Amino acid sequence: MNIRGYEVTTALLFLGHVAVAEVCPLIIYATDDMRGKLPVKIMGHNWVLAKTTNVAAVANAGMGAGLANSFQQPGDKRIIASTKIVGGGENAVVQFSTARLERGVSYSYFCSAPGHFSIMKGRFVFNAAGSSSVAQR
Ligand SMILES: [Cu+2]
Repeated sequence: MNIRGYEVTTALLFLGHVAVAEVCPLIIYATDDMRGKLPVKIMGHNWVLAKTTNVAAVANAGMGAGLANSFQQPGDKRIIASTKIVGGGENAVVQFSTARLERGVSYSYFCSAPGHFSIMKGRFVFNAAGSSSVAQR
């Protein structure tokens, strides 16, 4: 999987007036179709969101957790959101609360399969409703 093909589109659906919406549903659509044919045991991938400062530690802890845990240490509070690990032709959906996200904090999404996080990663920008900031690629 090429990380450049890992397009992430976010859609914010606001409930009520923006000024009072402290928690909004956030739906992420990853349009990478896992076009490869390799099964999950050979070349699986997932999507994990954490603070950028925690990426290496979360990925390293996930290695020990193994495939059965989608390479994520069970109960790891540093993981903000994640999918299960999927193989070629499979897909996954993630929905999570933005309550833990803070404006101005650096977040990254990455694949926690062993050795993948060093290249399969991207920046995740959280802009609170009404922010004048615009996410840059
Ligand atoms: Cu991967």
